[in-house]
Amino acid sequence: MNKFTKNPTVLAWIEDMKALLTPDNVVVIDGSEEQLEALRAEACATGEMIKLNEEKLPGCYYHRTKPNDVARVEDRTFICSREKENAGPTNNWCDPQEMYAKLYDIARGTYKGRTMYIIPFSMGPIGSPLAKAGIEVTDSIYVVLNMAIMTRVGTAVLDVLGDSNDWVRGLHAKCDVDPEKRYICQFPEDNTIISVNSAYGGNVLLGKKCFALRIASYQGWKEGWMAEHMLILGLENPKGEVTYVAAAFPSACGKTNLAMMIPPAYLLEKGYKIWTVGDDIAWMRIGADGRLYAINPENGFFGVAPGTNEKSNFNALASTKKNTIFTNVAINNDDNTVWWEGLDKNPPENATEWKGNPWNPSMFVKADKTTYAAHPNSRFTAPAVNCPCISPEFDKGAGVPISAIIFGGRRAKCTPLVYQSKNWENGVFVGSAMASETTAAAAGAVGVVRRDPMAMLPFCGYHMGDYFAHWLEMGKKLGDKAPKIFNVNWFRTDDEGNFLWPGFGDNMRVLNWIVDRCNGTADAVETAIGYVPNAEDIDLTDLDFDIETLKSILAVDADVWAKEAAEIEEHYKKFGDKLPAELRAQLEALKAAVAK
Ligand code: OXD
Ligand code: MN
Repeated sequence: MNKFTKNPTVLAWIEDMKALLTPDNVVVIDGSEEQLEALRAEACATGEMIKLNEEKLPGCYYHRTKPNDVARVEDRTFICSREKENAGPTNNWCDPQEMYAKLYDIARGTYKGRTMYIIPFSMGPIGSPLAKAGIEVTDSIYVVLNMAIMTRVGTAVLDVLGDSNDWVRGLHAKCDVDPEKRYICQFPEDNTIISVNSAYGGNVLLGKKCFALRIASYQGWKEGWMAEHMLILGLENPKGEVTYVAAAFPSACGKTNLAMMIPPAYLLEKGYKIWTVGDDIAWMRIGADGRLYAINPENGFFGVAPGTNEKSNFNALASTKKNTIFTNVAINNDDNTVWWEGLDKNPPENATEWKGNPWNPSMFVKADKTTYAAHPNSRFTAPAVNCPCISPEFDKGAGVPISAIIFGGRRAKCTPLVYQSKNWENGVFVGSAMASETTAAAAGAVGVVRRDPMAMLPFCGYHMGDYFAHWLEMGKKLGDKAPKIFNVNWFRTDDEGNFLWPGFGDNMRVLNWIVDRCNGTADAVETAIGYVPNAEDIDLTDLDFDIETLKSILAVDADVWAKEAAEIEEHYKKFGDKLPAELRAQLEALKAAVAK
């Protein structure tokens, strides 16, 4: 290994890692296509990856993880702040010294006979004032190749870093992929992440949830900016003006679909268009003009494959057609391509399922997920530049000015299709009480309300009470330049449980109202929870949807909201003294407004 940087903090840490892990070889990822191509060839030679049909899926590869290693493991994810109090009631905590000792014991010597790959990476365009650097060491080529899609990798990152100590250390060691010894640990005060005994994306692509959310949310708190679990999109109107919004949803609410949505034909013809800036994470800072600017710190999409098809998300599917890594989907052996449940209605007759066994459609039993060809959490890792609607601003370091922040969840009865919060403080209250009902897709009871403040429950790297206070503080700094805060709910049902709103592209009709509110050109009715549109202000042209049904899903029922307020009060108890007084006051105001 040549000296690849003069940065003393980087060199010292690498020496520590070498001493701990004892690799046979060390390779620095320089960012060149040549080096990545050689690694792809090596991974195919060892069977770690399979090259897919070059004509149909050029530059695409396939990988399987162990069946015990297919998802993020929240129960084995820790925030190791020095004080337990600082991890707060919503995170697992362990004393950092104790955890370092335990993890070093697990990782010690495990790179023996293997290669240590050193990946310098940037979250955000290299050199952007909103970007941050990290270095991940790993013993997995799969991790290197995924990181090379999901982030900007290479020694150029170190040139920009110079001698600074402001970079995140990431250690990944595959070890034996033993679930009993699997840990995903963040040490926010040390800018350090350690992940052992997993090889599944969300646990080992350390730039994503570990850095860009858990560590970065802590950094944002300390440094006065925000790291949020939000998509970023630009909505272009027929005049060519683009309004940017950021939106947070718990899982299974269609976040990726919204980020890449195609408007209905009627609006497309008029000249409306959606531009995708990001599908999962937003880093936001106050710019020189006092507005909030967002970048997507990632460079690719790590999307859930099942259910992705031409209709549900044309742009996501198009993004996977080249230079993509597929993990735990099924292989169609007839043409060496991929397949997953919900891709199309033609499951391959001669397939290999995600665990590596022969599979054909007669083996499929809908109620039994173990018979599926693709794992329900199988993924594609696709370069963002592949996306047909990627925003021209995506790769620019300045970020995009955010006019609206949208929260959302899956609520059958309670929350209206859309409403605007009364002001920033009230909007923070809305985000802090965010909730979604469990679906049949997840294990456990259906219809149980799970509170997931700002969709950050598994991703906030510090005490959530402090996190709410930070949001309130940002609002004070932004003043009248603050984005307007909205809440949407695409999932209102009738008494038989049928969805009432068509969703997908028709959500554009709701986004248009949101943008018009930001521009001061749409009306609203003030209710106990905020501003709700007049049914006439949602454009239903060309949609077979009657206005009475629209009125019913815009309705705010005082009894339902009185019950909701009681549940929020219960939810707030966990935050104890750290719950900001402003949010308590917001809750009291809601209770008073819905009391009979
Ligand atoms: C994701 C998640 O994979 O939020 O993006 O779980
Ligand atoms: Mn996510």
